[in-house]
Amino acid sequence: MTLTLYELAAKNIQVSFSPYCWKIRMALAHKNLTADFVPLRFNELDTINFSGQSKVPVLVHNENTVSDSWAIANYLEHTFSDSAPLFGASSTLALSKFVNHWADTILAPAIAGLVVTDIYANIAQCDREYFRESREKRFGKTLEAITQHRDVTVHEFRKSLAPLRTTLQSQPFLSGNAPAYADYSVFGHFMWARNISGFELLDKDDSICQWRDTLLDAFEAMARNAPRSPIIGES
Ligand SMILES: N[C@@H](CCC(=O)N[C@@H](CS)C(=O)NCC(=O)O)C(=O)O
Repeated sequence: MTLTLYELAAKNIQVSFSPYCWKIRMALAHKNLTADFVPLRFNELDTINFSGQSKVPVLVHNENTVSDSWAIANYLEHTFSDSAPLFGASSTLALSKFVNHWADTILAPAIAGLVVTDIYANIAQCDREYFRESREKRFGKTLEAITQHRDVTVHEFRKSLAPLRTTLQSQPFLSGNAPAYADYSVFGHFMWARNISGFELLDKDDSICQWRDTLLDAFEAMARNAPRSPIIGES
């Protein structure tokens, strides 16, 4: 059985920083599965043309190719049904889908608005022109203008995490007493910021930190020990 996961790499090829790839790294660990990781820079993403689309993560398992982290998580759940469930009951799957969409459509752009200049600083030189052009088009302003007031905008960001914070004040994980895919779908975005930026998204005494710390330490501290980009604002 061979699993291969195509991922996104920073300037330091060992730094995996895509939030969607981190969701799958956590899902693989949850199911006690190992994969061969293939790091790609933005300018190498044509390597995954065989998947019929242009984004990572892409999972290859025997003759099957699966793209999109949600589809990959579901593929792992069905294919490796004997190992720890990522979702459990069908109602949990349905609710996890909501959490996943919230993370990708609300949380991700908010985090990007705080760290996008750090991403630019920490990706390979050959990726920078593409990254600047595509992200400035997406945001409608320069990268520098996006993060210019982040010391102020981070307070609004923290306030917007109230549903996450309030939930985690009364239970250890979004999924209840143990972590599952809903947790990983949010945590992946915190890993993105952690591995590509030194900017602190949370106040030290925020109760979300405890949840994040527990997941950093899960699976023998796999996430905590993952290589990070140490450079902030490197030209
Ligand atoms: N919905 C997709 C999103 C994947 C995605 O946006 N991946 C980014 C990396 S974080 C990517 O490959 N971007 C390529 C690009 O911007 O050219 C998923 O859940 O896997």
